[in-house]
Amino acid sequence: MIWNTNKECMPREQMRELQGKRLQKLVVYVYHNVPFYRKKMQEMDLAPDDIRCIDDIVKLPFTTKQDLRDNYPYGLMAAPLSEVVRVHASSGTTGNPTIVGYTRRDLSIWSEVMARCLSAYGVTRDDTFSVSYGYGLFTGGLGAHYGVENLGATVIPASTGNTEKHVRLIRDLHITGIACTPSYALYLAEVAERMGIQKGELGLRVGAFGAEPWTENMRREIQERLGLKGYNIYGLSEIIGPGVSYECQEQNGSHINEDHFYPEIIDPETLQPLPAGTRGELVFTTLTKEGMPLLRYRTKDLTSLMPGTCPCGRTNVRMTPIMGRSDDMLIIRGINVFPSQVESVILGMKEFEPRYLLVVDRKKNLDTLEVQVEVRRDFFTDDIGAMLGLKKMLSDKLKSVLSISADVKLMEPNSIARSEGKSTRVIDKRVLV
Ligand code: ADP
Ligand code: K
Ligand code: ZN
Repeated sequence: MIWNTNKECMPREQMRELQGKRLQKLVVYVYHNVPFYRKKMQEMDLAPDDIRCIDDIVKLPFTTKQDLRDNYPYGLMAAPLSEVVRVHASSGTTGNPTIVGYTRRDLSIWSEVMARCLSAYGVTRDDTFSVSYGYGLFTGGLGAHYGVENLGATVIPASTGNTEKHVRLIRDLHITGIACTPSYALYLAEVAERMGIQKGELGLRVGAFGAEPWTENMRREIQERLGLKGYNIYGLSEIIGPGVSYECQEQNGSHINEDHFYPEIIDPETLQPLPAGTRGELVFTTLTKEGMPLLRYRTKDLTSLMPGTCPCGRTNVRMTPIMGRSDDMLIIRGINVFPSQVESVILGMKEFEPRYLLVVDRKKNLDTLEVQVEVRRDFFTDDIGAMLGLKKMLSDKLKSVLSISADVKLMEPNSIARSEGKSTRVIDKRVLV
C-alpha cells in the first residue's frame, strides 16, 4: 500500500534532480525572506546562484537549535504571519521550547507525508485509529490527526490521560490502530492486563510508535503484549513534526520523505559529511517548507542512512533506528553509554519488566552508574539468594555490553514512574552539582 508511488518510488536520478530544483528555489526564497540566512550566506560569500544542484547543499550554512532560540519567537519565519495558519512548539525535552510556524501549504504537505506513513503501515479507510500523542503545542497529536483524516481512516483523538477509559474505547469502538510513544504503548498494555482485557478483545492491529528512541526488544515486547504490528515513525517539530520518516512492512529502517526533507549525515565534531552507512548526526533541509524553512538543521539524532531499493518497492532512502541524541549520550568514566544499550539488555531478559532508569552520579571523583529495573512479579521473591543471582546476571550482561560496571538495583513491580509521553530514562546528578 503505497500512498504516493510517484514520490515514494521515484528513480534515484529523477529524485536528485527534483531535490536540486527544490533546493535552488528554497535558497532564493530564504535569502530574500530570512535576514538570518541572508547574513550567514553573505558572510560565507555565497550567492543563491551558487546553488545549482543537490550536491551543492554542502556549501550552505548549518542551523542549530540555538539559532532557533536566539531568534525566538518568529525570527526565522520566512512567510509573513498573515500566511502562517498554525504554530507549534517543540516539546522542550532539552531546554526551552522552540517555536515553529506553518502555512496552509505546509499543513497539507504534513498530512500528505503522514498519509504516506500510515499507508506503509497498512492502515486503510476501514481502520479506526486512535491518536494518543499529546494534542497541543506538541506536534505529535495534531500531526498524526490530520494524517489519519487525509488517509480517510476514522480518527479517535484520544490524546493521553485516562488510560482505563482509553482501553475501553479501544475495545468498544473497534479501534484497530494507535499512534503513541512506545512507552505509552507498554503502559496501555499494562493497564489492559490489569483490567483483565485480553489483547484479542482489544483488537489492535497496527501501532505507529515514535517520538522517543526504542529498541528491537521493545518492539517485540509491545507487539507481543498488544497483539499488533508496531512500526516506527520519526519526526521533529523543527522539520515538520511526525512524518519525516516511517517504516514499511519490512520493519527494517525508516523511509525518509526525501522529496520534502533532504537528509545528510555529518560528523558532529568536524561537521564534515559522512559516507552512506556510517553513523553520525542527522541533518535535514526542508526542501518545500514555506512557514519556517530550515537549511541543514542539525537534529543531534544519531543514525545512519541505508541507500538502495527496499523490497517494498520504495526507493526513498532509509535511516536506521535512532540510537539516541548526542545529548542523551552519557560519558561515564570516559566511556560512552546510551540508555538504548541498557534497554536492549533489560528487554532481552524475561525476568524484568520493561521499566528502567539510569541514575548517574559522581562519588569521590568517580562516576557511578546505577541501573534501576523492575523485576517481574513471577520472579520477585523473598529468597535473597535468588535475587542476588538475578542481580549478578544482569550486572554481568550490562558489563559486557557497556564495558563499564553498573550497580544494579532491583525494584518491585510498579515502582518506576510510567509515562504517557516521552519517558525519562536518565537522572544525571552530576549536572546538578
Ligand atoms: P523535542 O526536541 O523538544 O523533544 P520534538 O517533540 O520535536 O521536540 O521531538 C523530536 C525528537 O524526538 C527527535 O529529534 C528525536 O530525538 C526524537 N524522536 C522522534 N521520533 C523518534 C523515533 N521514532 N525514534 C527515536 N527518536 C525519536
Ligand atoms: K494568520
Ligand atoms: Zn520499504
